[in-house]
Amino acid sequence: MFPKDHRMPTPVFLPLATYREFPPDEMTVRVKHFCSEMLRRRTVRQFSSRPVPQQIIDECLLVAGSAPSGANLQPWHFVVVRDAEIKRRIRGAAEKEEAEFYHKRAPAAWLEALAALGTDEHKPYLETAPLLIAVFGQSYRFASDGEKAKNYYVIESVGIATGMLITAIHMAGLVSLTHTPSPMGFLNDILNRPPNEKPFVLLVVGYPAPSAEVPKISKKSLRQISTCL
Ligand code: IYR
Repeated sequence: MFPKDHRMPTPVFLPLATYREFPPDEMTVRVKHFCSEMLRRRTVRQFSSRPVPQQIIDECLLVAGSAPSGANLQPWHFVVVRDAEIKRRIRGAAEKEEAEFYHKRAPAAWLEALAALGTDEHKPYLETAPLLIAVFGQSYRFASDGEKAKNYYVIESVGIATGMLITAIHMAGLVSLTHTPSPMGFLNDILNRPPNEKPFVLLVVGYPAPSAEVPKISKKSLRQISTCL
């Protein structure tokens, strides 16, 4: 129950002015076009150092920030890293964790599942790419009275926002790598983020190297990923 003096905010509603309906034929064309754009997306591990204007990244971040979230608490923070020295420190810390992972911590079955990707502990792209986006989830927040307050469905919310960010980066004409060095606690130290923020993923963003190659892998079919009842 709420404390006696607790005042529940009154919800305010507005007309749904932003919705656009399209005739079914047009819907089909639109979604097919979007689908073919998205099926071109590949995770890339060889980056060019070619610079990327911040204006493009800002738009991508606005897309991520438009994601639905638990109680609309928007429990995310995005740190864009372009500074060469900070990227160097991130690479150093990530490669240290990755060396542990590949040579000590990873069970054989995990290494086997990863084999098709051809990954190892060397992460030169963390320095080569023009920018990294560290995505943080805010496991709790500070309410207006300064008290610690809960966030809800943080993983789901930040996962959705990250998916939308990856989509926006692709649709802008850039490539990304979803990198998850584990553990990622070093990102709080290097990027000076508070303890209520937990690193969720580190996105490497930029143009592909002209010689970039991607593993020969495929996506599951519609039948494999869905059921219609
Ligand atoms: N984080 C390591 C290992 C890795 C794990 C999974 I699951 C991947 O899909 C890819 C890599 C690395 O970045 O190499």
